[in-house]
Amino acid sequence: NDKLANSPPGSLPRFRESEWDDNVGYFIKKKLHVWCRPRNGLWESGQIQSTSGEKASVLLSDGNVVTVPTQELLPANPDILEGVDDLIQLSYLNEPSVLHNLQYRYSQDITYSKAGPVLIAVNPFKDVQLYGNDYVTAYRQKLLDSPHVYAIADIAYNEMMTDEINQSIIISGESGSGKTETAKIAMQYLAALGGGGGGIESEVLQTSCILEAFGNAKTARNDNSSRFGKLIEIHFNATGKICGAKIQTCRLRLKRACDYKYLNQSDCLEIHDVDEAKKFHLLMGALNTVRICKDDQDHAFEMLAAVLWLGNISFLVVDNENHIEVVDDEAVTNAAGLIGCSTQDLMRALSTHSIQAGNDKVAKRLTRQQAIDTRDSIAKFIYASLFEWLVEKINLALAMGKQHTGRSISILDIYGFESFKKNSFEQFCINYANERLQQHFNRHLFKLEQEEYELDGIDWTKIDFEDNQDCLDLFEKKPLGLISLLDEESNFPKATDLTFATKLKQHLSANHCFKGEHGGAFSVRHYAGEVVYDTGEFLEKNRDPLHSETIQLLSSSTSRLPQMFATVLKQSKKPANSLIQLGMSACQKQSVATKFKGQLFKLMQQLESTRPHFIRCIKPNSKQTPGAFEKDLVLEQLRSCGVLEVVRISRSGYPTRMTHQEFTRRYGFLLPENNACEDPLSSSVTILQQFDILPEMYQVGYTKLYFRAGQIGALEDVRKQVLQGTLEVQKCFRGHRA
Ligand code: AOV
Ligand code: MG
Repeated sequence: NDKLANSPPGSLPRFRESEWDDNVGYFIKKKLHVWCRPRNGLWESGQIQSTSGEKASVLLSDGNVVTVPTQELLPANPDILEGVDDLIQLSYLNEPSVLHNLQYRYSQDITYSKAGPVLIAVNPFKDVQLYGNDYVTAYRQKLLDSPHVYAIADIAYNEMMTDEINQSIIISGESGSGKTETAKIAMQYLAALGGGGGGIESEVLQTSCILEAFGNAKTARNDNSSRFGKLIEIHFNATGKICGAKIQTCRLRLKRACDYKYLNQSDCLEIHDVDEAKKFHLLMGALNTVRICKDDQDHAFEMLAAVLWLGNISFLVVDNENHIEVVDDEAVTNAAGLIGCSTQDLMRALSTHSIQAGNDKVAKRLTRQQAIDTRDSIAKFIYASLFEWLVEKINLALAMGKQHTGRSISILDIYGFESFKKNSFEQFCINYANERLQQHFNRHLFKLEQEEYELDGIDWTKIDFEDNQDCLDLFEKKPLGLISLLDEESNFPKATDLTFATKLKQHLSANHCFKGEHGGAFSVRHYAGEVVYDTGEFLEKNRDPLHSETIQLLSSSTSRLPQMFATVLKQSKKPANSLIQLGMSACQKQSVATKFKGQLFKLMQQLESTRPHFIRCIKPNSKQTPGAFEKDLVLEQLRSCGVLEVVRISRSGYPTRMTHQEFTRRYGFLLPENNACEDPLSSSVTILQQFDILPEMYQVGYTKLYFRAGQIGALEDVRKQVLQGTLEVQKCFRGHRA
């Protein structure tokens, strides 16, 4: 039971290779610091008092002593590693240790940490004294080197300048975790560095204000939630000054109905602490900055008004089949006026659709639900077009008269992996996107690891890592992949969610990432965990029918609308190639999923040509308040944003790294005097040999030592025992040294 008993006194325990995992019994011995879960499943730290058989009694920090099975213990890190900057520095990389480290830092308002090359940003939900000119200068001049968004932006900027390679900063995390704020902080730093380019940097910064005003909404999870993903590409000239920018948005995130229940229906009209008038003033200023003229500003607000009036249009059921007529009131008149069509045309578009019967078109009355859907889809369409138009205008202003030298830093602010009780088509798309990003991330991470090992001259035998290619294949393969099958079924008039689910089971069960579930559900094994999707509404959401009548109505409008939305309308007006679709003449467009896949590929292509830097934002509690750190919630996110995966990957290599200088400074005193060496590298090697550390547990690089997980913890133990006088120096080595 106590493996130490088999080792010579004072020597370090010998491990077999299979025992690198933290959760093994080798460390079980008196006085050891451990994590255990004696009560309600929460990890608590303690110290082993005694062991007997498979049980250990542990003294908890509150003074209680508990008896727990040794199998359930995990080693805690030595005190010197308390609150380290980089999780990878931890000797033991188990979950409670990782969580504890982040919480310890968070409690001291240190909101940034690293996990290897990844920056972890825990949302403070309050102003922390970490930003502003003094900090920018400090990071620029390398007076500060603690983890920070500034540090990441600084690296990106330097690498862009010296290596002439485009860079990207990829920010992900769940809703309300701080992605958009983090993106702004990165932009501030880059604007400060690349300022002096004739004010363009302030234009770039102002764009956030406009995009947020039109593209954000208050949701249950975030008072200022972005309803779109965005990629901001900042261009620099040869001297490193900002010379332009480009914004791409993907509304990848399909709008949830609740965001569009027009304002008066939601109970969140006012946001505590936010001064609407002041914000509006800022917005007008920003619109002027990006040179959107007064006329266009007016038109934009007219379109907003049209959307709101559309929301007020109501219907009257006229027969017992639930068919409706539009109520002729000020809502429909005003909406029509703003859109620039006659009230009659709008009423017709909202209450009927024409279907092809032989050579004729026949108008068919809509049911109440169909009418509501049509009304909402027009409103959504106008709103989305307005947003796209704004982005176009902003890009025009940002690029005006500036030539692009080809150097850029792109900042991607994208929604993270989602797993709810009920997951639908939206989660399906979002998680698919994250799966792609994860692959990008894994590949990059491994390349970096390999480079570091090779540079330091150590033997790199390729460490296998779990690729997520199988899961991507599950989504993307043609013709038998989730997306292809979904499209096929969406085009099949008689298909239902259930036939779709059956089809998936029939064709995909061979892929180990797929599992058919009961009642029209299926599950996918994602890198971040298994998610069960409910096929309900998948087909409808994938079709996203915007009727040709609607397009026609909007294109023939006499207002500025067709002019403003020319590009969007043209895209939507592709000729119908299947005449009767689902009994409705919807214009034949790409399905939502396929369009999404296309956007994603384009985005990935763009990212592939840059050197990436990753920031993972973490939301510490669901109440959006400062101070609270809910461990389960954080753990869940660490898992889903791939941080634990980074940790796992690192564990499989040589996670602990110390320069030869650091190592000899700390452990050199344990060497007998006559063994002292001149250079740090030889000293390190002597110490390692003296301590009898197995050769497969470490590698010696030109500048650093690389250890397998847990090795430093063991060395620390011996060091401590010697310092406390419980172990004689001579005895830490095996007999032959005497
Ligand atoms: P998100 O972009 O990740 O959510 P935000 O960036 O909008 O999240 O952040 C949510 C809120 O957290 C902000 O409005 C701030 O109040 C607070 N916050 C975030 N970062 C910081 C920081 N560094 N310092 C202080 N407060 C911060 V969504 O767009 O919903 O996915 O779709
Ligand atoms: Mg956001």
